[in-house]
Amino acid sequence: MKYRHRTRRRPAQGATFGGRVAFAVRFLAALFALAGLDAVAPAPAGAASLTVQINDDTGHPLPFAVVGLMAADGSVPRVRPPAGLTATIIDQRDETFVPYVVAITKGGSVTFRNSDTTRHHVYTFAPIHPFEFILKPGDVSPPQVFDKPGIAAIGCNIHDHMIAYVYVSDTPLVAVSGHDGKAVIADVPPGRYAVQVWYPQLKPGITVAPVTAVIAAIPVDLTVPVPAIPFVDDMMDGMN
Ligand SMILES: [Cu+2]
Repeated sequence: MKYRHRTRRRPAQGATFGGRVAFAVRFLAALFALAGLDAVAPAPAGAASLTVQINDDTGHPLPFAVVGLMAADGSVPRVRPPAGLTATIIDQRDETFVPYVVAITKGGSVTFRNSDTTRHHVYTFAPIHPFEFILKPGDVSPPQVFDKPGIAAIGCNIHDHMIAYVYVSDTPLVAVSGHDGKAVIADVPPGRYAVQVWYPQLKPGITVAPVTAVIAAIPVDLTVPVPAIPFVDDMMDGMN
């Protein structure tokens, strides 16, 4: 699959809004289909990993989607987050932020590194943690600690095409889908959860409220169809 974030097209606002509606409807339809699992799937004895397959509505796997599990009653699961969710790195390579989307838990940090031979800038206007600084070649930033949940779009003022997203999660049960569209959430205790899905292409202007619903048992593969939306070239318009 060709990565959509390389596509340089701007969708019409109306089309984007329509896509969001389709997302909600189709997501809920998929969950009604899952209801049967509730009755037949035995509760596993211990924690297991949950794989959520994220596809767009053309059936292609969607990378860079953030999948989070909240308890079905809306509370935050009391699980210790793995180390990768409390401290992570975003590199700058070939005038690209790598990775494009990271998920961390509230209170976690992101460190930025410049592996290019040119200068980069790093900034966000996100209310949850605004900052900006310059990174010379080889520089590593101090860890940026995100104490509030939310989404921060990260940019570089020197290279406008550079963009990344930091998803700061309330729940420690969170993962980002890979190139195969699979988000694997490790060590999920048995129980009922609300599945929240977010990805950058769903965001025409501001943060989109995640769609939530309940799944019944783990382990389970959940296919969540989402609409294929051409990626926005100038995504800094969408920054808070
Ligand atoms: Cu740059």
